[in-house]
Amino acid sequence: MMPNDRATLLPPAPPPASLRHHRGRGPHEHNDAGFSDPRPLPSGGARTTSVEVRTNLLAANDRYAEVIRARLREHGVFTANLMSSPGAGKTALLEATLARLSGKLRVGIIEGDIETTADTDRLAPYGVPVVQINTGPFGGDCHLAAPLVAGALDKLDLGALDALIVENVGNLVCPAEFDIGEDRKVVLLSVTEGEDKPLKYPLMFHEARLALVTKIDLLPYLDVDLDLIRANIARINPQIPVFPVSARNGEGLDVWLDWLLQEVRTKRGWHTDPPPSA
Ligand SMILES: Nc1nc2c(ncn2[C@@H]2O[C@H](COP(=O)(O)OP(=O)(O)OP(=O)(O)O)[C@@H](O)[C@H]2O)c(=O)[nH]1
Ligand SMILES: [Mg+2]
Repeated sequence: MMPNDRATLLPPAPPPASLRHHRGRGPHEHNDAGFSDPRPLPSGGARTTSVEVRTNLLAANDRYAEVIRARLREHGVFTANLMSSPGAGKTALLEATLARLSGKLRVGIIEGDIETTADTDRLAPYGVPVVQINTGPFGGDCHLAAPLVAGALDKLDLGALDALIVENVGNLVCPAEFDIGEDRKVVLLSVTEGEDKPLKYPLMFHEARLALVTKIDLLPYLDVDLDLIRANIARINPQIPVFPVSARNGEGLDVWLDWLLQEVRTKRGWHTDPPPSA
């Protein structure tokens, strides 16, 4: 067991309302792919109507998420939801992960992007099932919503998987708002983004059960304090483990892979390593 694993099992306190974005009353509008109502709101009382629509949309999302969770539980598939700013290194981490897990774990991937299949194309050489979701045709949402993920699950043979990793749309705010039925939310923060990001974008770090500080091979070239990044993450969520990693030179990846394997073991009820057939 990793020293910090126990912390990942503890449910945190619900986030303060001030951390909420889509669930609050902010002006930022989304289409919420899969269940949006693109019609213009009626004039007069628009704010009240908007809040009601949003509340209903989020409730609908949560219902889909529960259905997803039940399907994943039925098949014993551990699911991680990778979230970060654009370019923090989610796909690079997946490439490094799949390269190391080959033959050890049966992994499926759901790729979320507004446009392009570029990330799916990058993962093709690893020979694992990958389903691409593009939110562009549904209004270009900056996050994956549960209805789209439910549709992607239909394209995967869940009985043939031990783990599912979802790469969410690159965004440090919105994806954290949407339950997609995952077991664990994992936030990635690259060392080039600055130490203050956990404090400026707290919801993501509050919701996550693991934080990966990525691209640490770049630390010698940057004026960045890794201890301060750790401390700022801890200010938002003292319970989550923080693993510094580099997909480029492999540093720290064993710790991430051990965490992943332990989560899969727990979900599948394995008491030792994966069965030889895996
Ligand atoms: N030096 C270094 N570069 C990295 C590392 N991980 C990713 N990169 C580079 O960072 C850039 C973005 O990486 P991606 O893996 O595409 O990032 P992403 O989070 O998947 O991006 P989106 O899917 O667009 O949100 C690429 O040029 C990668 O080569 C790393 O560990 N070290
Ligand atoms: Mg990517």
